[in-house]
Parts: sequence; C-alpha cells; structure tokens
Amino acid sequence: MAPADTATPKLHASDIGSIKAFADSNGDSPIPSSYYSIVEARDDVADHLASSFPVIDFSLLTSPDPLLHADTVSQLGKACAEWGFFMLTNHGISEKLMKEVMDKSHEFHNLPVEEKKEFADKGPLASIRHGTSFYPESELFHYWRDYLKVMTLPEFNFPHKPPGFKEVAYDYSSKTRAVARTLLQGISESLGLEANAIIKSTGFDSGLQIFVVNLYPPCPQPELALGMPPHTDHGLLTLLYQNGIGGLQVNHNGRWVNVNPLPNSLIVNTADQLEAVSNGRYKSIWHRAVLNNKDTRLSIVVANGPDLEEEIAPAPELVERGEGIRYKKMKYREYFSKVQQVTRLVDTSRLDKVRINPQN
Ligand SMILES: O=C(O)CCC(=O)C(=O)O
Repeated sequence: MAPADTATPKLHASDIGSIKAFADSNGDSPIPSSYYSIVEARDDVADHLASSFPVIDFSLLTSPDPLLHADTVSQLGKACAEWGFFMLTNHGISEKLMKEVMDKSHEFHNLPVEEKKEFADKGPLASIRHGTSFYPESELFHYWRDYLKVMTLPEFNFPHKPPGFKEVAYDYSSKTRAVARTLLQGISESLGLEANAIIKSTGFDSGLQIFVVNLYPPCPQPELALGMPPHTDHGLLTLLYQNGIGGLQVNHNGRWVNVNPLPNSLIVNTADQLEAVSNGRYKSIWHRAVLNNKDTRLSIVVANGPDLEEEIAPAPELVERGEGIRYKKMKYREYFSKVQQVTRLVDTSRLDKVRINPQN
C-alpha cells in the first residue's frame, strides 16, 4: 500500500520537532515512512450516518420552560447513549471570543520553533506542554500534528506569548467550563440522578481542565498518515471547536463517521470518567483525526475532568438499580498519570484497567 521506495527515511518525531516546520520545508515531497499509520482503506467511512449525528440546543437545556428542559435532557441522554458525541449549538460563547481564541492559537503555532522551546513537553503532569505527534517517545507510528496542552484548572496556567493569548484563553476556559458544568447537570438528570450528582461525586468544581490546541498542517499523502490515532479521552466531557476544516472522525458502531460541525458550534464527547460514573451507560467513544493535502486544520479541545484527588466510581444509585457494579474505583490522578501512560501503545481501551469485566 505505502510507496516505501519513494518515502523519505524513517525520521523520528523527536528529530522533526515540529511537523508544521517540517511540512513547510518538505513541500509536496513524500512523507517519512515513520508516519504511515493508516492500516485500513480511507474510504471505509460511513458518510450516510453523518446526517444522524446528534445536535443539542444548549439554549433549550437552560430554558426556564420545564417541558423544553425535560425534552432536551432526554435528547442529551439519547445522544450520550447512542453516539457518545453531539454537536452543541446556541451555547452562549460569543463568536467574537471564539474567533479570538482561534486566531491567537494559530499565532502561537506560527511562532518560530526557537520561541516555543521553553514550552517543550516534559510529561503529562507538566502544566504547559508543546510538542508534536501523540506520544513521540514510545509510539509505533508518528502523527501529523503539533500540539499545545495547558492545564487551565484547578489553577490557570498559560504561555505568555503571543500577546493577548493568555487573556482570551482564560475567558474561553472559564466559559467552556461553565458550559461543561451545565451539560453535566443535564447528563445527571438524564441518568435519573439529582442534577448535581456527577458534579459532587467527581469534585468537578475543583477539577482538572486541559486546554489543547492541535495544528494539522496539510499533508501531501493524507491517505497514509493520521493527525491523531484512534483514542478515547480520559476526563468527563471534552468540548472541541475547529477552524472550519474537517478531520474529526467518530467511531459509531464500528464505522468511522466524519463530523461536520456548523460554524461556531462545539463538538462534545463523553469521556472515560463519565463512562465509569454512569456505570457504562454512556460509553467513552473512540475518535481520530484525518488529514487533507490543502488546508491547515486547527482544533481547540478543552478536556474537562474530575478533581485529581477524587476516587471515581459508578453512581451508587445506578448500581443499586440492579445493574451491578461494572467499574472499579480509581483515583483520577492515578488514572490520568499511570493508566494513560501504561496503555498508550496498545490498541485496547485504557478503561479496561477499571472495567470489572473488560468484555462489557
Ligand atoms: O482534532 C481533532 O479533531 C481531534 C482532537 C482530539 O481528539 C484530541 O485532542 O484529543
């Protein structure tokens, strides 16, 4: 499948340092064979399912009309149970702020490589991390993306450049956190729990938030490489906003489906800790990022998690309702730092470490 004889040598991501800089200088030349991560035909995408992707109107979830609210809670529960992903419209974050945060994110990635060295990735618990690929030191293939990952909660950290980035990121991080909090209340209700049940049991109000900016430069051979491998997210709820260029694919009942967000909408997905808290009713869904050969794609991903010191376990009410307990209790810090590291190379869910019966 891969044209090995024409490929650039097996360059390691750490030699490359920044895929944006590499892509800028490499032009249309073949990509290094170390980036050949695609193992299945790219056209195996179930595009007929894209139009069924759930849409939730946030303004109806927060409506004072109890009927509209209840109807939206039920749609939210259905979206979480059937897709684990949905598009969120009318979320109340201004277009101006969304544009500013996107522009500044782009400016950050456009800074000269030298200027970003002070933010070089020093491991998952570092507060500011800039790097390339997925887990460059240990992965089997490399991935065509550069990233900035910042812990914005429980304490706000942020790079001091480019000017103005920190301020808009603070605003965006607070507003997305508030949206995630309200969604968690709706999700609790959809499970038949008290609205604040998940917020309380996960210590959400002192929880972790990671602000990620992914940049995927155009790739001359998008049929061979991925921007990000299939993975699930470790927290509770992730909110993604992209620059209008598609690339996110969601695994729905074993098929990849392209996600086509409306402008200014957010794409939300349920993550590992929500699967555990919901005792498996709302699964953490595999997703990946594919590439194109024309446009630079940016995605701003805000991962919202529990308090790192909180022990996460299925809601007792769900277990008592006769479902039986399906997930072991685990401190989020342990899950976040250890489980994530240990299982990063294998194609099994990290959640298998806490699933009581990994077949479920
Ligand atoms: O850029 C995307 O569409 C996917 C990003 C993602 O899954 C992540 O940052 O974890």
